[in-house]
Amino acid sequence: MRTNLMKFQWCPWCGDYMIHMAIKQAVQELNIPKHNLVMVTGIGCNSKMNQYFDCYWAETLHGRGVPFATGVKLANPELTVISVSGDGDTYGIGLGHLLNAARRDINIVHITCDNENYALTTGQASPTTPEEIKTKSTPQGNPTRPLDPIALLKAVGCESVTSVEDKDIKLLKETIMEAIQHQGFSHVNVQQTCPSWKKWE
Ligand SMILES: Cc1ncc(C[n+]2csc(CCOP(=O)(O)OP(=O)(O)O)c2C)c(N)n1
Ligand code: SF4
Ligand SMILES: [Mg+2]
Repeated sequence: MRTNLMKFQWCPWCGDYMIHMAIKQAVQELNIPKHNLVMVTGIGCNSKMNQYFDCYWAETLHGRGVPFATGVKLANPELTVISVSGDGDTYGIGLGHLLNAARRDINIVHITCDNENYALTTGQASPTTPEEIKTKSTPQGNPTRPLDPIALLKAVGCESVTSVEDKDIKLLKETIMEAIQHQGFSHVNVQQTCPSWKKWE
């Protein structure tokens, strides 16, 4: 973690703290040196994540972290490339990139911080918001079926895909370690706490 540069900017009790800690522990336990690690994010609350790691990193565009991470990996296959983005980013605007990277079996890890809403833009409905939930963009209740990212990734042949809660940091760390060690595309969906906007649980 870079203690000299950035203060955490997340709300108290945000699940992104746990996800950050789990990634950090996984990388440490696997002894990945910082010059071999690249963290790529999109845009969102979660995407501040890489600012708090002491490694190479890039904060890219909303929905475009996966193609950026793909390019990094193709340029230097020796690097460990971890891409992190939100549910709105990954499963909305970036869904095509996610599924095609999984189809190509690019050897990167993609972690989705799934708080079931567009948190940075103050809590609009996302592709994983449950039906009937009232949000800023769905004041009468969400009329749209949520998508199932695990089923979608399995449908395109992804062999390393799992969903895990942010609350169990040990399981989360172990899941991320397995994803890093998998030779091919890995997707970790993290069911993320967002006390500011996800108030339906
Ligand atoms: C192309 C584009 N469209 C829209 C936005 C505005 N925008 C910034 S963050 C965000 C929502 C992020 O939601 P999510 O990906 O779920 O991340 P979270 O904030 O919940 O962690 C949006 C819509 C943008 N930055 N770029
Ligand atoms: S709005 Fe939600 S996701 Fe964003 S920092 Fe606050 S708790 Fe975390
Ligand atoms: Mg979100």
